[in-house]
Amino acid sequence: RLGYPEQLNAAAELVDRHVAEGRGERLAIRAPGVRWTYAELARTIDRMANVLTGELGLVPGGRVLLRSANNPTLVALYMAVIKAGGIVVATMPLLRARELVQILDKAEIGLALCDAALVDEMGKAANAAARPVRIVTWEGLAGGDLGALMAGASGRFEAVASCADDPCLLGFTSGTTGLPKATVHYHRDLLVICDCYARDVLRADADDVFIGSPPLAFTFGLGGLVLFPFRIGASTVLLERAGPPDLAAAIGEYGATVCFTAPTAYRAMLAKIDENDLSSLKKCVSAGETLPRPTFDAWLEATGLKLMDGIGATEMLHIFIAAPQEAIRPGATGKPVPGYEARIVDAAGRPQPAGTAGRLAVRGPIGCRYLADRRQAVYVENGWNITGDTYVEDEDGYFWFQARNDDMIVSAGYNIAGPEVEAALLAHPLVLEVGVVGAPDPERGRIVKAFIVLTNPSAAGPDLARELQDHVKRELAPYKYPRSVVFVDALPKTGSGKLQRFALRQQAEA
Ligand code: 3SK
Repeated sequence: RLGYPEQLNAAAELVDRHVAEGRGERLAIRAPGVRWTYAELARTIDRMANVLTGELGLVPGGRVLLRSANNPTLVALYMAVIKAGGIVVATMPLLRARELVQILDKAEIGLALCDAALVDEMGKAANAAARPVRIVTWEGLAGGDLGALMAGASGRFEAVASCADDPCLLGFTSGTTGLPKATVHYHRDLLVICDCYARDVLRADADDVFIGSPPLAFTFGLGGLVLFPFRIGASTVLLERAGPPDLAAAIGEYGATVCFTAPTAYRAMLAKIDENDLSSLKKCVSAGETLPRPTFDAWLEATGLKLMDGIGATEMLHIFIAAPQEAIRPGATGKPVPGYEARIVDAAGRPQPAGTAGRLAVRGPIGCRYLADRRQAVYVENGWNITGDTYVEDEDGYFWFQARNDDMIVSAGYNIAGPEVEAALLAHPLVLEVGVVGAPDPERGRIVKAFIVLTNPSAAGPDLARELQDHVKRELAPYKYPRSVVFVDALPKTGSGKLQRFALRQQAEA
C-alpha cells in the first residue's frame, strides 16, 4: 500500500519535492526571529551537505552525532546529513558527558555537530570516547565553526541516491531502564510514519501550523515537529525553550493549530489557561506517557478539544495505536494505526481473547532493529514487537492501557496497575504530578507507594496525605489506595520527559 521506489532519499522527498513542485515559497520553519520558506530551507540544507561531504569528509553510511535544542539549524543539519547519505545520531540536549560517551562509543562516532551552547559536555564526552571525535560547533544560523565553513559553500547539492532500506537514523533509547539501545531506521521509515499515522489518524493539512515540546532526538518530536509538517508542505514552529508556559505562550503567538506534547505538559498548561490564547488549536496529540483520564477530561472542558492519545516507541519510530479525533473513545488509546496489527498475548505468546489483560504485541511496516544488541530477541518474538506494555483489547477492537509490564504491583494477592492509581490521584486538584510504584512490605509483600508533586507545596503534610488516600478509596477499589504517600519537589524523568519509575522503585526499595 505504501509502494515506495527502491531508490529513495527521505530528505529530498520531504523538502526538495515542495520546491520542485512549485511550493518553494510556502513557509517551512518559524522560530524566534526566523521564517524560512521551503526554498530557503532547501538552499541551507544543500550548503550544509556540501560542507559535510567536502571539508568534513562525510561519506554515504557515515554516522554524524547531532546535539542541540530544537532550532532551525538542527533541522537543516538533520536533513543535510540524510540528503548526503549519512546516518543521523540524534541526542537529547539534556544528556551529560557520561551518557554521551556511551552513544559515541556504541555508534562509533567520528564527527559531532554541536550547538555551541551545549559544547561543554560534548567536549568532555569526546575526551573520554574510545575513538577520536571531531566536534564542529554552530551558533545561531551563521556563527561558530559551521558558519565559517558554510560561508563559501554552494547552495546546490545533488541528493545521494540512497535506497529505501538504507539506514538514515540511529534513535537512541534509554527506555525507562537507563541502559541505552540504538534503534536503526531507514529512509522509507521516515515516510511510513507520515503516510500511516499522520495521514490516516492525525489528518492535518498544508495550512496547519505544528508546534510542540519534545526534543527532535525523541522520535515523537521528530515526527510531530519535522516529518509530518514537511511531508504535507505545512509549517512548523521550533522552540528552544518549550516548557509548558513557553509552549502555551507560543501557541497564541504563532497561531499554532497542531500540538505535540506529553500529558504532563497539557496538564501544566491548564493551570494557567486564562493567561494564554489557545483558541487556534485544532488537534492536540498526547504521547510519551500514558494519558490520565482526568487530564483528558480537563483539557476537553477547557478547550473543547479531545486529546489525541497515542502509544509509540522509538523502536517503532512513532505512534502505532491511536484514534482519529471523531473515533476517540475516552480512556482508550485507540486502534492499530492503518497498516499495523496489534494483539494481546500471554507469557507464552498465545493470543488472548477480548477483555483479557496481557502483553501488547504489534507488527507493521516498521519494527524494532537494535544495533548489535542481544535485547533484539527480547523485543521481537515470532515477528511481533513486544512493547513492554500490558493492555486489554475490547470487543470493538479498542486497546486500553493497563500498565507497563513492570508497573503492575502485586499487593496481598491483588494486581494493582500503578498508572490507574496515578490517574485517580491526578483527579485531585492539589496533585500536579505523581508516580506510583510498589514498595516492600512485611505483611502484604508489596504496598502501593505514591510520590507526589503538589500544585501548592506548602500544603504537604499528614492531613493532606490522609485526604489523598481517602480520595483514592472513593475513586477506586479501596485495596488500591497508596498506603505510603511521599511529597517531593520533582519526579525523576528521562531526557524525553518520561517518568523514570525504575528510579522511584529504587527509592521505594531503600
Ligand atoms: O516512546 C514513546 O512514547 C513515543 C511515543 C510516540 C511517538 C514516538 C515515541 C518514541
